[in-house]
Amino acid sequence: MLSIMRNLRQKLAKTRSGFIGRIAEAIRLRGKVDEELMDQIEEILLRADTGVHMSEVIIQRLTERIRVDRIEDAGVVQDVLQEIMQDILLSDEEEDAEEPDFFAEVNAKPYVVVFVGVNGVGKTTSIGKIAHRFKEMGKSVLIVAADTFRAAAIEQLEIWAQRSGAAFIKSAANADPAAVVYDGVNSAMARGVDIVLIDTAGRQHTKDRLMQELTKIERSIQKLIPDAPHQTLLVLDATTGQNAISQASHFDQAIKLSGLILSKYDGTSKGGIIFNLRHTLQLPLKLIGVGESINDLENFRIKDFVAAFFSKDPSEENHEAELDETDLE
Ligand SMILES: Nc1nc2c(ncn2[C@@H]2O[C@H](COP(=O)(O)OP(=O)(O)O)[C@@H](O)[C@H]2O)c(=O)[nH]1
Ligand SMILES: [Mg+2]
Repeated sequence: MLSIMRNLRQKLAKTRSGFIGRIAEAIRLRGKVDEELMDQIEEILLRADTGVHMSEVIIQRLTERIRVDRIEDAGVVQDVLQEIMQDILLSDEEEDAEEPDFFAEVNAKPYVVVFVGVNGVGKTTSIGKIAHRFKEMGKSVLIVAADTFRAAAIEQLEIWAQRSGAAFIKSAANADPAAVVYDGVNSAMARGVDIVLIDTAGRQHTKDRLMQELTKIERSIQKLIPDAPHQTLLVLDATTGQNAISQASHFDQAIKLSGLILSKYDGTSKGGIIFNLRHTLQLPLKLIGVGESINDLENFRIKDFVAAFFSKDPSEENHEAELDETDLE
């Protein structure tokens, strides 16, 4: 557990320094608690894509705490900010709830997951990482290449299938995606496959066509399994900020989404997007991508995440490294 935390901490190092690190720096340089400091923090929140509304909420709560607790020590401000941000991310039910685990949610066989999102957001990469995780759990996985718009997309997905040891179903480029999906799900049922991961195209000639295509894909799955897909996940790229939010509402109109994957959360200065998503969309953030390698995907667990995000003291990390070793004994 501790090593997962440390790992996440390292992966988030750049995101942290571009966001929380800037706030810490502003607090240190200002050295006192005043309106100017609040303005600076608000500006950093806005630049990190926290969104106008969320940034205001955070600053209001911070100002209130400073007033009520009579906080004069700038050093305390960051701790209070951490508490406020965690409160915002955690709804009351989640406060005591068990930590969510996407990989433990599987409750059907085959368990069918559709991935949607615009080009380049990280759909194919996320599928590869997820296939790998399920394979490690001993599940059989079939990846279906329904992004038939570009031959290169099919090849790239096939490489991820090989890497993760998943089975793979494809068709010729430009074949009907809904037909490929039908064949894929059909063969998964015949072969007793546990998990089916379906990649879709992020682009079509027009937006309407893309949306029609997604509807068709959904229908061809339901011909075989009426209550599938069991998950329809929208992949969003953390580095695109506000744009990610508008993509989400477009896709949400075309196909019923069950959750989000936020990719590229490593190395973005737009870390505030998490708060913005939380406020704007009614969809749970299930997984975050934190790099390009096969293991760079984590369940989004708010407490772990906030702790990893706010860790500021390198000596604390050393301390935890020691704890890790004792853990192993
Ligand atoms: N740093 C980083 N890069 C990522 C992550 N996920 C995907 N990428 C990169 O983003 C690019 C587009 O990913 P791809 O999976 O092809 O996107 P798709 O078009 O939606 O299928 C590739 O270069 C990936 O290596 C991530 O979590 N972190
Ligand atoms: Mg792709």
